[in-house]
Amino acid sequence: MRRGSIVQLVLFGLIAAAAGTTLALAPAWLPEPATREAGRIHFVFWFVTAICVFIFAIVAAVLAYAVVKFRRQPDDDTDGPPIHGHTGLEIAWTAVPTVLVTAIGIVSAIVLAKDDAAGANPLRVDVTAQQFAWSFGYPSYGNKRSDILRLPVNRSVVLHMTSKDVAHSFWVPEFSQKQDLLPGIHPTLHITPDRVGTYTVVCTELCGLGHALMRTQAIVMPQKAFASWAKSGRGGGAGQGTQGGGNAAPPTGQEGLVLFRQQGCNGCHTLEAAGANGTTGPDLDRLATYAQTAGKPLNGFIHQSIVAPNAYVEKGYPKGVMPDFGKTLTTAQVGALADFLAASVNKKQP
Ligand code: HEC
Ligand SMILES: [Cu+2]
Repeated sequence: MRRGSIVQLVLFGLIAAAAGTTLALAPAWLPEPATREAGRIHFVFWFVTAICVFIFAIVAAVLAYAVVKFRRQPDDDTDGPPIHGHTGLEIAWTAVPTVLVTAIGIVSAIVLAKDDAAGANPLRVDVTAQQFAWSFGYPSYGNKRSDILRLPVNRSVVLHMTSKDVAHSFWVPEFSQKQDLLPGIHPTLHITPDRVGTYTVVCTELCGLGHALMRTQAIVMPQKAFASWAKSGRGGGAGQGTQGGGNAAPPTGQEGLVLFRQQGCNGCHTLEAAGANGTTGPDLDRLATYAQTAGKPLNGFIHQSIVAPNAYVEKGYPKGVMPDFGKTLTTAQVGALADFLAASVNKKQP
C-alpha cells in the first residue's frame, strides 16, 4: 500500500473510533456501584468493553476504507490481482486475540476470587424469598427480622438465601451481583457495601403473577446507626421486628396489617384499611358481600380463602393465582391476617 493510503486509513480509523467511543460512553450504562464487589465487576465490564471497542474500530475502519477505496470503477471488468495469504497478518490476528482473551480471563479470575473472599468475620444475613415478598433475618442479633434489608457500610456481609416456594432471584442493581434462590438449595452471596444509601431489591426471576411487585429496599447505613437499629428490640418474639423499620414490635392488631403488606397481599388486592389498590384479586373491602354470596360466615370465609384459596374461587377471578398461604404462614400469622381483614370489613358496616 502506498504511504498516502496508510495515512488516510489511519485517519479514517481514528475518526471512526472517536465517534464510536463517544456514542458508547455517552449514556450512563451502569448504576453507580454501592459495593466493593460491584466496583470490581464494573472494572471488568469496562475492561472488556474497551477491548471490544478497539477491535471493532479496527475491523470497521478497514472494512469501510476498503469498500470506499477499492470500489470497482464503472468501466473496469478485470479480475483483481491474485493474492495468496499473508503470513505476517495471520500471525498478528492470531497472537493479538490470544493475548487479549488471556488478559480478560486473568482479570476475571482475580475479580471473582476477590469478590468471593468474605474475610474473617462477615455479618450473616438470612434472606428468605417467597411469592411475592422478601424478608431478612439477623442471626447475630437475636434473629431479628425485617422486611427491609439493612446493612452496615464497609463491613463484609454474607447473605444466606432460602426460597420457601419457587425459583426467585436476588438483585440490587447497585450491587451488580445476582443470585438465584431455588427451593431446597441454600446459596450464599458475599457483598461489602461501601456507599450509604437506599437501593431497590428486585426479584429477577419470573415467579408468578405478583413477580413485578416483589421488591423491597436495601438500606446501607453508617455502622453506628446499623448497630443501634440491630440491637433495638433484640430478643425475638412473635411479630417482633416485622415492621418496615423493624424498630419495635408492632402493637397488637397491627400485626395483620404488617403481614398484609409483607406478604404482598396489597399487590393483588384492594383494601382501604391497608391503602392497597391491587386489582388481580377481589376487592377485599367487599368481603362481607362475597361471604354472603358464598353462604359462609365472614370469619370462616376469610380464613379458608387464605389457607386454601382454591377451595372457593370468586367468580370472575382466576383460580390458582393466589399463593397457597396455608403452606408458608404459621397458624398465628393466618389468625392475625384474618382478624385484621374481619376488623377492617366490620368497620365499614353501619
Ligand atoms: C398474586 C395475587 C394475589 C396475592 C399475592 C394474594 N391474593 Fe388473595 N386472591 C387472589 C385472587 C386471584 C383471588 C380470587 C380467586 C380465589 O378466590 O382464589 C383471591 C382471593 C382472596 C380472598 C377471597 C376473596 C373472595 O371473594 O373469594 C381473600 C380473603 C384473599 N384473597 C386474601 C388474601 C390475603 C390475606 C393475601 C396475603 C396474605 C392475599 N390474598 C394475597 C390473588 C392474590
Ligand atoms: Cu420472585
